[in-house]
Amino acid sequence: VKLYYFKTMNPRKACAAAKYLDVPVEYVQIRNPRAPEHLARDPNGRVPVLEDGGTTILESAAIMVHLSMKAGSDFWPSADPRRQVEVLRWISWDAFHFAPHAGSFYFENLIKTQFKLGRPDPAALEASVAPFHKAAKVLDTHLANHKYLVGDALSVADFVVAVLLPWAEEIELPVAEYANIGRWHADLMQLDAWRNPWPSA
Ligand SMILES: N[C@@H](CCC(=O)N[C@@H](CS)C(=O)NCC(=O)O)C(=O)O
Repeated sequence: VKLYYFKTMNPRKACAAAKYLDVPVEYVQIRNPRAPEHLARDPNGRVPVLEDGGTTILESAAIMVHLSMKAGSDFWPSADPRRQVEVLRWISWDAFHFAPHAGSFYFENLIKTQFKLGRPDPAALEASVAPFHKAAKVLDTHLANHKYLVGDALSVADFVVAVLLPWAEEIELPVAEYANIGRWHADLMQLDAWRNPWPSA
């Protein structure tokens, strides 16, 4: 199993999942996802990409589900359709309501500097503030009486939705006022795989 990555948010989910699930993986850190050899793996020119035998899996959430099934773990609840629906609910919610706005802080305050794409755009940041808080309130309220996002057991959904929280301070994500999100992320930080997801080599 080969996992192509670099050290940014979406590969972080896949690397953390591989480590958490203890799946033996050959990690391949790439430099340029738009290089022809990588475009042959993923026409989107993105990471993470997983190759398992003859199969190529794209998209961080799909990679995590594949790794979970391979490990026989209920991190993806294969045997529980109702929990599967709830995991999908949070993955979809993240893609449309949370990650785009949290991601704006990540892109403007970190990625732009890291990849020399110019300075943070205050208007782009400002545009994400209200929708970020709207979504963060939904998440915080849910976490007031759930240990994890789904069924009080850790799942793929937690690694998807939480992915930017390890960078919260650095990217000035306005999340400090949400006590339940803070408690949830502190719990995730107890996991070695979440705290320290990157391969050492
Ligand atoms: N929806 C995809 C997004 C993948 C993605 O956007 N990856 C970023 C790194 S976090 C990337 O490869 N960016 C390279 C580029 O845009 O050139 C997933 O979840 O895997």
